[in-house]
Amino acid sequence: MDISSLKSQLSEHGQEHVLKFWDSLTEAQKQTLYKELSSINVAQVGEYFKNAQATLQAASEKIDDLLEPVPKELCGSVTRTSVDTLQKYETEGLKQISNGKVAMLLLAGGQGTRLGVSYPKGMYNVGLPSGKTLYQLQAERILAVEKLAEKATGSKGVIPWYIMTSEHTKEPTEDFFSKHNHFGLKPENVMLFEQNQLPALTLEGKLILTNKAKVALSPDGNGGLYKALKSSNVLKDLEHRGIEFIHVYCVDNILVKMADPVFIGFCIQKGANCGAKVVEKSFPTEAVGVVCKVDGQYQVVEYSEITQKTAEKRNPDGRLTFNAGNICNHFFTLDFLRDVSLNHEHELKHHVAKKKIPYVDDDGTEHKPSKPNGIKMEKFVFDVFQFATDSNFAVWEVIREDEFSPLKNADEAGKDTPTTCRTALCSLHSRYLSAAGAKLLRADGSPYPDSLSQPNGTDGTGDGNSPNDIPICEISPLVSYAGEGLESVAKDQTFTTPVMLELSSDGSVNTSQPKST
Ligand code: UD2
Repeated sequence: MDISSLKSQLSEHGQEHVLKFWDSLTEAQKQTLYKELSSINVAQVGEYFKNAQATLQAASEKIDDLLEPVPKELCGSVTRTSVDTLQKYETEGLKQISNGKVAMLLLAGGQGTRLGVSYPKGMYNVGLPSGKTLYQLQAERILAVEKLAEKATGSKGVIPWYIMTSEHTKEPTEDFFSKHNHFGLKPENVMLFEQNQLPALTLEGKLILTNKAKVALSPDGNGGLYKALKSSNVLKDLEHRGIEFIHVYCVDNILVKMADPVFIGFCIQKGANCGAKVVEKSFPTEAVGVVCKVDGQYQVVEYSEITQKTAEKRNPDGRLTFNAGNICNHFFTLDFLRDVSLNHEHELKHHVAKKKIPYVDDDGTEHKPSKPNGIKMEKFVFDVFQFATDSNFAVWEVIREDEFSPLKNADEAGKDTPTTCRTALCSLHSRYLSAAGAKLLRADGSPYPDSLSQPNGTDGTGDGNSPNDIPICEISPLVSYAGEGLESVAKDQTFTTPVMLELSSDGSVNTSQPKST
């Protein structure tokens, strides 16, 4: 440990206060703090702080005049595309999967503070009949779409799965996958890598000690991806495997379509190297970012960055003008990711949020503040949209009830909770069964209302039906990826709920509580 050199570096940038308890620390604490401080580039953090101040200032200015919707010719929608064209997109996507050209990349470095669990969100079980966690559902959907691609083309391709973790999530995620035999995937095709961390700062730009021997550090945002792709050799691995297309997504959407062949096929046929999957924003004040153009560049704009008047603007057909709700589900070509990571990562600005950051005072007493006392700086994954152009950007709109139900909060919050996720999945799966010709009955033998077969609720709970009245129905991804191939088990059958369709070891479909008509 060269403590005098570290001390002089810190002093040069006005950060020497983080060593104020040094003499009272144990040898082990000294080692840890030394390692932590040595990993921080204090000069660079000073620069980031200057930029952060400008960002905070700009945040209060509205950007309405600079806003334009994404041009129509770059957009596609699952509801406004013919069945033939949808099939063409799907065929293209499945072909690329079979050829081994598609990879999945999961952003899983978040701390899941809102959900309030101490382990990674992907390990969460929302209470489905199978008890499957988000990670298991995602792994099985990879297996399912690989199988679909093989069936369509005759050749089997592998979809490697890259998982970005952070200091907090890496070890438990690794252990979880090992313990569960990678849910049937080959371990060499599941690659975990770690994103970087950045220190939190006081409102005056000083590093914060959370206790006498620990600096407040947190992951550098899901846009930390672009730095990590380079530093952890993921780019090289993608190249080595011959991957051309990468589907990036966030961990918490229980309905996520892994390596969605339709989305991938759409982006490829549009000639896009950067694409976003969106859902139609339901109402002007809904707290989702919208994909749009700002001052000629593609971007995701938060509701708070525009006035209510702009958020309420509607097209002649009555739809909101800025309606492309971001669901953190992106398509990139490897060429685009490589260019951004190697040449533009430093141009991505940090987003700044005021936060309550636990700290230790001069007397060594630890505090949990009740008001924001500092800032955290994060890069966002979608900020690379600015490097796309009219000729290579694409936006694909999907049906919310079919594809988007995120797990953000504990049940008390009422929105984006384990209950809403469970309900959204059961509702979708019961619609799959109905579409395949099955009839669902309540445990007392009474039928469910017809409205349950329509995906027209806005919160995944069906058409005004209470979550308690949604059939408890779960179809394993190993049985069906997105509702296909169910006729042989469902047509003219009656199922009393709860019902669960699983794949048996002999390849047949095992249905719990089925009742033939
Ligand atoms: C994200 C999107 C938002 C919307 C919403 C839909 C971003 C920045 N915002 O908002 O526009 O689409 O999702 O659900 O994408 N993560 C990391 N490292 C970090 C921080 C987060 O990997 O340092 C991961 C996190 O584990 C999660 C994803 O990024 O899988 C999104 O993070 P979040 O849940 O904090 O983002 P949220 O809900 O604010």
